[in-house]
Amino acid sequence: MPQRSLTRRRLLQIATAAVATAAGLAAAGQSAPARAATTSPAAGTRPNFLFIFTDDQRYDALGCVNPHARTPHMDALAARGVRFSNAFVTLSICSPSRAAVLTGLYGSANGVTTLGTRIREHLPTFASRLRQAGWRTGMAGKWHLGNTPAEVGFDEHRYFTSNGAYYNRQVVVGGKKQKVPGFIDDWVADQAVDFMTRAAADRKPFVLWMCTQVPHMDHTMDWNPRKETLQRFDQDKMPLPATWNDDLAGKPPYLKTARSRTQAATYGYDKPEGIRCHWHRYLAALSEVDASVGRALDALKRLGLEDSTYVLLMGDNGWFLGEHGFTSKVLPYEESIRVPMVVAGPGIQPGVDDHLVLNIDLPATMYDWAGLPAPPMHGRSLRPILERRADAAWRERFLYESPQSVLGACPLYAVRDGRWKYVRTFDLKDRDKLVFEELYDLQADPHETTNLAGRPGHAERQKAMAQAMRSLRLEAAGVPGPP
Ligand SMILES: [Ca+2]
Repeated sequence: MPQRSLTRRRLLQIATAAVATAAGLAAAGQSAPARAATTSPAAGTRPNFLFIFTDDQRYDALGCVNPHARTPHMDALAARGVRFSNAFVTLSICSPSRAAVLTGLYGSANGVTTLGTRIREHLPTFASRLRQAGWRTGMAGKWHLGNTPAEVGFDEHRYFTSNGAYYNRQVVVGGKKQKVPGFIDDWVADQAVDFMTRAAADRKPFVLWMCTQVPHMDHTMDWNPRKETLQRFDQDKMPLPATWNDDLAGKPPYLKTARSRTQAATYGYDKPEGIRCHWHRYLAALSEVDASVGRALDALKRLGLEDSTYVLLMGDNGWFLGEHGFTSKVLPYEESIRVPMVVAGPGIQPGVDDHLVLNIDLPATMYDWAGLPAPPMHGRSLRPILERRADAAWRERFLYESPQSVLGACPLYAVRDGRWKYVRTFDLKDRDKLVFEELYDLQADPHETTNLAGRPGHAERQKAMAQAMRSLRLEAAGVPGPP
């Protein structure tokens, strides 16, 4: 490992330890290594990367963790890789999460904290960095940034922009617009298979970013699975969240009339049937995108690339399906900020890991496997965890940030560790004006129903979390300097 990375990692450890000591925070629980250390590809080889980025797939939208979901292909990937059970995004909405995984940086540093804006000029991305080092770089599927795919380093890009129809979608191939008659994520899978087939024939290492449309709603603000797919699920047996009729006591008052609630009202979330209807349609649509993902994974195997390719799968953000009476995302509660994440590939022993990992960790992980020095980033390589290194020090808490109003949410920040979550909400129009604080004990109160901020016995914890937030905000606001 390059000395530079070691030095930077050590500095981060020291900084994290200092913050923890000063704040008087107890260390979060970390999982014990499940298996012995494993081997990775031989030094000098250049692995491929297939990075599957699904849209609005919440953490429990996987068959292997949720008996209502049917995702056999993603489950098979999880069975041959490591599934991270505590994976989160730094800002729960499409464009910011895309910029975060491309750069390994918080939105405050990479410039993307709302929809459709541009990554700051000259920041390296995993595409530009791997391209520079000789990888063939491709993206297929949903694009949702102000920059073009070419501008951030993709050699090949076949894409559609933002959200839209599941069928007859307009796409851009070779700079030309055309309509795709079939299911859009089948088209995405076709492009992924074509890219990997050509890369395999050329014996050139590649990174492919496969970005699906589904399970995001379509342009009509509904899911649009096929009738026969819907028939495979029983709406009456769909789950009803424990907090579906939350009165929002203890939460910022504006939430009662915020978009996540008003939009939910139009969906009929004041009644269990309205919520169950959406679970039904969401999980049916999810099963269709799973089949598309399966086509790409089958091609990887058929092409003989499984032993030389790391597969990374994650959702770009979570999604409320009736929790607290909400729909949508951005807000800092678990169903919004938590995502599925699976990493599989050569030498990775299967298992489930509960470290606090983030979307910004994926580029650092790819650079580590590629043997490339990493540019300054907030994210960290997952490799020590994946290789079950006993000395793998890891973050004990992380910052969630939404520094400007997005989808009707006020500017807000949260710090979450293995047990506690602390949230600060700011004025809708004055992002420096603190208007509300929340503190949740996720161990005793996993549904985040009881705000402990200001309650007797929690003043020290609240103060310590606020102090940690100040430090983490300073880190997130800038690109880390050279070591
Ligand atoms: Ca999304």
